[in-house]
Amino acid sequence: PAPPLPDGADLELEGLAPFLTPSTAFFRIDTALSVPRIDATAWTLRIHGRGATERRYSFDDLLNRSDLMERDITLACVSNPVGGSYIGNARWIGVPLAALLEEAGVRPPSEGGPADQIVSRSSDGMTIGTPVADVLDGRDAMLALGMNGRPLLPEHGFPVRMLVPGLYGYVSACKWIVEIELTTFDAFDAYWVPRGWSDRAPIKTQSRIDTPRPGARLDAGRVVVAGVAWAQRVGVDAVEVRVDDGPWRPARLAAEDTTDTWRQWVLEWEAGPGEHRLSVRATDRNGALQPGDESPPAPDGATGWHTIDVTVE
Ligand SMILES: Nc1nc2c(c(=O)[nH]1)N[C@H]1C(S)=C(S)[C@@H](COP(=O)(O)O)O[C@H]1N2
Ligand SMILES: [Mo]
Repeated sequence: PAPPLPDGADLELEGLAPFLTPSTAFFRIDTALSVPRIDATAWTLRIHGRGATERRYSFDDLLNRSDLMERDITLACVSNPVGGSYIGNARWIGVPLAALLEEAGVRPPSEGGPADQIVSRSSDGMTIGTPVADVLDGRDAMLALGMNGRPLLPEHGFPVRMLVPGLYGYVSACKWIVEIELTTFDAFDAYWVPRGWSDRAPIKTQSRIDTPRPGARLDAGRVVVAGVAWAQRVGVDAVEVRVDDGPWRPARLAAEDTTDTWRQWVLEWEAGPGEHRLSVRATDRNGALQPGDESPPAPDGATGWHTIDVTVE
């Protein structure tokens, strides 16, 4: 089991996304017009390709492993606009992907391995390309069998999906996975690459205002402003909120779960009557400020500060 959530990781404020996203509320992004229904007892995963000795695993092989782990990991879609909802945080159960690759004899490129890309394939023909180096660098990349204490829902990849903390879903999170091929970025473009998206895409640092909602009409006085921020692999060290053209004010951060999860924040604002504009920005643990220049999701993730307008009466 994952360690229990640290006290104060979930502020449980009205209008704020819960720290752990219920599976039925988790965003769904895929190209499947009908959700694949896979018989777990007949399912197999094949690992093969450059520098790999071919291996096959059944669902039972994975389920009965002694290295099953549970981890809290935030997953974001590259197409999430600033302030958008294509992001969720769940408690995943899975097998360390690095262990499976090591069983197939895979070495990272830095140790002379001939493959720099893992191409995962799903039962419905999706291909997703992930850097081998990222999977083998010690992060909790996994083949997930469970989500929030239950088997995966069909919509989220039952029986098995991949997850790599810190990478957008289209370069890491293959659902209904059936095959892992070791290859190179030069030799193969995964599904979204010829459609204009980057072949490598780490999740960008972002922050979001969950409450108040854009366009809200509020009573003058104390207003709770709250949201989430994420800087995966590094961690969020500060969140600041600006009202109109005022100074950036530090928000209070909720307790951190792990650097691979989003982090809640809250600020109490004495709101005076009128139209107001609220913006948020995060700073990661390396001191890097979330970029304010606005760019669209394509080709490798949106940037900009989430900004909302509210009316105080
Ligand atoms: N088989 C398959 N896996 C897929 C996709 C897909 O279209 N097909 N979409 C990917 C994208 S773009 C994202 S953001 C995540 C979303 O995972 P979720 O639907 O469980 O939130 O799944 C990834 N895995
Ligand atoms: Mo995505």
